[in-house]
Amino acid sequence: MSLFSQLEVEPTHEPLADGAVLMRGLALPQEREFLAAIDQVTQAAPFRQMVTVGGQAMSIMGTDCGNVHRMEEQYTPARKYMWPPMPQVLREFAIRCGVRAGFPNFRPDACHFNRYQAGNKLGLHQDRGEVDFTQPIVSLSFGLECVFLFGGLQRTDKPRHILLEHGDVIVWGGPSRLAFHGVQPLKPGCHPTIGPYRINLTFRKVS
Ligand code: MD3
Ligand code: FE
Repeated sequence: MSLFSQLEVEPTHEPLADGAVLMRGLALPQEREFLAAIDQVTQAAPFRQMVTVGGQAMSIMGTDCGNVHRMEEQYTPARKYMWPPMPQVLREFAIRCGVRAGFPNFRPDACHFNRYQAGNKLGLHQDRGEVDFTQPIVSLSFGLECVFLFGGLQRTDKPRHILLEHGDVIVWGGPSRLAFHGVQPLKPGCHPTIGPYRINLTFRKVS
């Protein structure tokens, strides 16, 4: 990382709620390395259609690296290969994001990738499949912007709308770890490096 890029892209640190911190642009200085790592994973484990617990096809495409998520059998079609390893550059960055957000013990062993196209959305849900809810989730956004829905601990709590852009990072832990969340339908567009997509990476400890 050059000094210039560090000076040029000073990330913000916006507390969203107890345990949730938005750091806009934090991934930008290492964008090229991260995109190369994403390409490496998706060449080994291509994006595929996701299926919900209820057997419904989801609009977003997904893939993974690192350890196998305990909930995976419920969420994804059967597959014939192990996930590729988590690229070190991604894991180290996710750990540094945890440190910045006040979670120095975060040790992700899996990363789930979601890829959205125009019109794709993710309904309000909680992430409960991990083993240890004292470990936060770190999320990196690339490509097209989206409106992220950040609700409360009850499904009926009115969600806040948060615009997420290329390079933004959010860490969700502590009292926010089991918050309901989702993504509004993606607006069409074309990002200069990612194309007509939004790609979101979520780092987790799953085993
Ligand atoms: C807030 N992905 O894969 S990442 C998911 O943008 C998922 O693709 C969304 O929700 C996406 O499960 C959002 C951010 C995220 C992840 C976990 C959370 C937000 C969270 C857990 C608690 C609260
Ligand atoms: Fe989620």
